[in-house]
Amino acid sequence: MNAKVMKTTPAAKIDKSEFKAAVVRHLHCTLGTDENKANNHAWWKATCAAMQEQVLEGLRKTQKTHYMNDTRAVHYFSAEFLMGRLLSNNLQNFGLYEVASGALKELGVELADVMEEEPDMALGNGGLGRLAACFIDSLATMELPAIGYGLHYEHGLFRQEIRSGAQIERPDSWRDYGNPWEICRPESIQEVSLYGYVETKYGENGGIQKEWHPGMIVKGVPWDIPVVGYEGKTVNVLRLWQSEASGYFNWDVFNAGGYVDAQRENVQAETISKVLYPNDETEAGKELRLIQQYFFCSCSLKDIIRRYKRAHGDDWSRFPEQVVVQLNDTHPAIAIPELMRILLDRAELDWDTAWGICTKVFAYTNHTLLPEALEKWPARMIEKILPRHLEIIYEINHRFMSVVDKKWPGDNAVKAKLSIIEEGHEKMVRMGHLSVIGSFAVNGVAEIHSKLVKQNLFPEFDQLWPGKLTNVTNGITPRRWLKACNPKLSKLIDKKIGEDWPKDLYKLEGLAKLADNKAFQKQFMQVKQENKQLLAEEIKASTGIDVDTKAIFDVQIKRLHEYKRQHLNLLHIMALYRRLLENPDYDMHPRVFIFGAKAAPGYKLAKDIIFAINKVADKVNNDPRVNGKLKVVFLPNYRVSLAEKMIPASDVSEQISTAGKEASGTGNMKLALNGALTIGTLDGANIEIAEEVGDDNIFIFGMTVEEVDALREKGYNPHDYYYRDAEIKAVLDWLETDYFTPGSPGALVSIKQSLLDGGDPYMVLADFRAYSDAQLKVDEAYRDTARWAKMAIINTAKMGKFTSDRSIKDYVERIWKLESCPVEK
Ligand code: H53
Repeated sequence: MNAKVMKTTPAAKIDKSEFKAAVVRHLHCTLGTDENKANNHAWWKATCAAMQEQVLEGLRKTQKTHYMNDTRAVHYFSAEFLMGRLLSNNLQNFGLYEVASGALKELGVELADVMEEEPDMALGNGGLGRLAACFIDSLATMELPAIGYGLHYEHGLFRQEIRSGAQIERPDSWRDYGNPWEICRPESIQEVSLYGYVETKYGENGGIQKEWHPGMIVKGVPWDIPVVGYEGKTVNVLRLWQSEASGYFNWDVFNAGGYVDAQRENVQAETISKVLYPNDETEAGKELRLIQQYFFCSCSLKDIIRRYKRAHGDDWSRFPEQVVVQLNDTHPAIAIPELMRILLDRAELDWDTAWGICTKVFAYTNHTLLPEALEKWPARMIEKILPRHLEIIYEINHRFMSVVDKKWPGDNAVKAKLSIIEEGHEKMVRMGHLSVIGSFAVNGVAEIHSKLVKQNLFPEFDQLWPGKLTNVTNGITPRRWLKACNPKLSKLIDKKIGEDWPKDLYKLEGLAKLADNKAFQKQFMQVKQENKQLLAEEIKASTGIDVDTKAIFDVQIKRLHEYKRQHLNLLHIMALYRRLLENPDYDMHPRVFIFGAKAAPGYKLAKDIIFAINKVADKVNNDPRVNGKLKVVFLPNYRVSLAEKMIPASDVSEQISTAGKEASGTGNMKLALNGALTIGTLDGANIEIAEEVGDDNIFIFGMTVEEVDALREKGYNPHDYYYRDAEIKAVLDWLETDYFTPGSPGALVSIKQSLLDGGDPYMVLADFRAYSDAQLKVDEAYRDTARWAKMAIINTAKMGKFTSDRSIKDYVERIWKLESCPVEK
């Protein structure tokens, strides 16, 4: 097909001179400066403001269309949205990137430099938060009525600095100098109650009415971030709630002279949305965290109900037809008893009617099997903060227990297992159970993960409600993760197969037939080379390390966690280093191992691993004996905007979690889409990536889920591997010396300890040899340039399945039953 015919028309009708005029106007009238005085930050703000004019016009039309059509909509509840930067994304999606770049050029400014001024919106930790961001991009692109609901954290994920090899956390301030995208909506403020007690009232007809007398009321102020779909047709909204003092209670205190006490309440209220909890895959277990969850869920439900009532008044019967709420993990699970409370105590519906509505509204996505990540709250804590909700949870559980008793009469063991309440020295509320019971659909995030959810996590729920547990494999938006972040590859692809692929990623399949074409291979690898050059400059600027762009760029980017096994990568690097020292002629293609990872501030071993990577890097990078064959780079402050620079430049993608531990992974998809080859275990979405690209185009190694289970069952002893494999013993013993930490022997010993005395819970040693062998295959394949190019092209070509548009289509068809609603022009 002729690429010219396929060319997409930009949604916004604005040309270069108009855009230029808008930028200058904002420089003058919004920022109060001028072309001579403006620095890049001012240019960035003016460019955003010019763009925002188009965005807001799109938003207004979208909202009007959705209102006029009274559409059913999905409400994506998530404690995290890892949005990254928005300027480049919004320009691309509006088809205005070239227009803006040309306009700024005429003003003597480089768009690329201006874009670097934008702080990342890092309102999330990792995979789960970035997934939410990809999903809202796809929802807007597919013209689906949708709204994202979350928290307006004043401080997002901490900024990571590396000092003497160690991680230091610094506060993130993404909106210190104002954020040009967000719009405050004081007209939609909500109030949220906390603490207090419940009064039981007995009506004349014997009915019981419950009244919650809260001890504190806080205000939820909504901030809207427009979410621009590709081609700018639909502009949805991400609505984030900020907490403020309501001003009710403290006035009395204030007037009575208690200035400090009055202020204390303000501070307490404002603390709710102050910071993002920096844990990923670990339960936070803090009172403030529960309050955060409840705060945003309550505000969001009231916002939904307000909108529903505007169209349908007090007729609740159509509520489940109009509203579906997707719970992104259990973090928003408290929304289930909150909706029940509103329906029972405010709308005065009877239990069965209320429960009937609730269980048609909620759907829940499970993102992990790790026990430490499955949220449980002490019943006492819920009772203190949300006394009425605890009553409702008990009632939900009581009724559910009779359902269980019907299915498994008299079986107390199954009751104890399925109960929302975990009995023990402290009663705990299991939020996963509550989510499954209160939802009409539950999904895992990759085939294998969903299978394990059914088999291991919730088998009885699957028997009780066959069909309720399902799978929706994760995806990523190709607009950000190829078109915007890798313009060179995107243009090459446009030339070969046309410009439709960002909306229909299966079109990339058209590249497969070029995989053997020498000229195309050359062009494809030339793009990779140029991207590697750019990353090399970034590495030099941020770490001072020189890297050879002819070396293999081997990348592991993700949160630091033992199950993700960055230490397996590190042990292998140490083994390579040792081989090079023992044999200066050791034959390997030069390789640069590049890491990006933040560790949760309280996760000691994860921080020790970062320290060890940096200490090994110091030694290796300054050792002339490795002859330029080995470099190790730890890029500080891994975040969305850094990922956008690293991914296009990667040759090898490290996806080496212990089988059964990584629910899906999404970095694996981004890297493969950009032509990196995966070295990975049969875990999460790696399995589906392998199915798509074929076994010849991926380096799979290590134990399967079944083998991991069997070994654990048999009794895993890491010492067996330590004593049996001389290389493993040598590298672990090396960690105990002061070779990498001169003058401080034992500074890296905690890693060895966790792998031997600690029992190696993620079976690093058991997979080491298989990993090392797979790395030999990577080395061999890379030296065959034509073979590598072919493999890389096939990886890009076969990533169609992993667009988040496909994930959203699956959600729409299997769970949400939504219809798209094209916006009138
Ligand atoms: O969610 C991703 C998965 C990934 C999984 C991740 C995740 C978090 O980022 C945080 C908490 C949690 O329970 C799971 O680890 O495998 O790809 C999106 O589904």
